[in-house]
Amino acid sequence: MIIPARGARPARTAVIAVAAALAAPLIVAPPAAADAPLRVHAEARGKFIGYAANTGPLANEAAYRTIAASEFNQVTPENALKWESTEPSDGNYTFAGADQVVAFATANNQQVHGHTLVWHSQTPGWVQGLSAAAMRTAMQDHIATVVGRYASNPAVVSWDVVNEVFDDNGNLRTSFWLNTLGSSYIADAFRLARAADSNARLCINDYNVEGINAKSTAMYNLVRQLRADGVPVDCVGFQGHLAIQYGFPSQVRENMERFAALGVQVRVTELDVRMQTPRDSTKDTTQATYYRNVVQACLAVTACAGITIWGFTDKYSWVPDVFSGEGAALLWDANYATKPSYTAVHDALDDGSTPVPDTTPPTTPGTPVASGVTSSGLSLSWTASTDAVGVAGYDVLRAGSSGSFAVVGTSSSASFVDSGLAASTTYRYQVRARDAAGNTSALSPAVTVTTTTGGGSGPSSCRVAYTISPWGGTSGFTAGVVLTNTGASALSAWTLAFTLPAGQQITPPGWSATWTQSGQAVTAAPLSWNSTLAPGGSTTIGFNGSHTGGVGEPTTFTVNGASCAVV
Ligand code: 9MR
Repeated sequence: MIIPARGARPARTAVIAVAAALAAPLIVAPPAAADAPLRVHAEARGKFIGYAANTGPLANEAAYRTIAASEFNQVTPENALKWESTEPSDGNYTFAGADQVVAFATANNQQVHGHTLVWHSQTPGWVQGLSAAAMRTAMQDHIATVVGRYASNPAVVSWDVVNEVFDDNGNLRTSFWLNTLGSSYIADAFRLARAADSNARLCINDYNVEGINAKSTAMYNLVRQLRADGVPVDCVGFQGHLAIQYGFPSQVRENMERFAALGVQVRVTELDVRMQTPRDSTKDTTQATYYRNVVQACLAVTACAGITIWGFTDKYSWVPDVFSGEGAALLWDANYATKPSYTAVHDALDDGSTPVPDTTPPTTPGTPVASGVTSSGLSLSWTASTDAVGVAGYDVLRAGSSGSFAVVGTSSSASFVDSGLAASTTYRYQVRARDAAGNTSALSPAVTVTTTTGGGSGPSSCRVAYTISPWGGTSGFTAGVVLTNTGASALSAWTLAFTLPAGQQITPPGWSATWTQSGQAVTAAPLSWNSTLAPGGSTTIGFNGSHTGGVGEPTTFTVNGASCAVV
């Protein structure tokens, strides 16, 4: 028998005798404070506590489903959103596993983190062997399709856009992505993800970056540079695959804090603590200490959103398959009994002041205010709600000039960008706030907005920096355009126009704009997220193309018909 590390609190034995109730969404009964599930304590601290979902037992194993539903308020599909699962052959998408996890999460009021879009592993062979041009196109299509599928689903709030792009020495990993596309694939992936969902939180994720070391410093430098370049990196994930025989990483809290100072959210994304099997009470105690340390580090850093455990039962863990003779890495044993590490996580989250589950909703948000209205999109902002524990996010609801409202998206802040609207059409919007426990506020009053007829507005002051990068030995090239509003007022609904030199042809679709080519005349129209450029603001857009010999650059550019300076 395994002796729990701490005597004061009896180890909780999973309550699994409710199989009959499992077809319906599980309701977590308000428990006494000391016995409350992990999620109740995490919600009281304004954090998420999550698990990686294995779609097999999630479909049909009662004990697994009970714990998954009752203990966690966040979930990451362990494998169901990886490229080999979602697009096993070119253009053939399957979302059965991912949809299953999202449905279970929705039924149990859990937020979903998408893992992962661009990774060197679990990506089918057909991608790995593509030419640079075809690989770029595949990446564009994959991100647009996978992120786009869940963009308006309120449960899916964040993505690992790129995963494990570093080697342990801090060099970029020499993956097929890097070898074929060069390091710009990272920035491109983030821009594409933002284009597919302007409101999701976009993360970079890696292992062996929990403490301060060469690899985490390389990641820090990359995130700083990407953000300085305007690349939409919102979040950094520290996987947290730890092993008691290798020691606890140094300066975990300090590492989180230095990333937080860059303005990103941080999170622990794949926590497990393996050991050489068999377990004994000494190893269990050490493991519990590791878990406690990680939870305490996250609690100490405001920008740390929460912790995802990579599974929860030793019955289903990647560890024994990969590390021979190691395992027992999770919070429940293979028979669904809690281990000392469960108690450690629970007690670290429970600061003793958690009386009962949070049942108080946030205050009602202010009436949304629309700005940057174009023929196809607009921005909304509103006075933020307050909450006794913390506002976790907002639901945005839309209706036509008559008819009922439906949720069109979520936002973690008091603003939202809507897109894909029809020109000259009236819409109404309301918002409501949510807290981490799932309480929702009353709906705000509605705002009524009519989209423009198109054509755009704004100053004639603009600047264009155009770069063309030929691909060695082929007829391909990549063109990047930085468009800057040098005027004194906002530039909205811009259309950039220029003439490509003879023999150059855009390979659709391009990125961060809607590109069209007629003859050699090219226009770029903005997407929802970059349709308004504040004074001094800029956006980076681009496309791949082919040429018949010349890689000259266009010489004149106009925005909404007015000439731009060229640098
Ligand atoms: O847990 C995942 C396992 O089921 C898969 O077989 C494996 C394939 O590489 O990926 C595991 O999850 C990994 C995650 O996606 C990225 N970080 C490391 C995780 C453990 O290998």
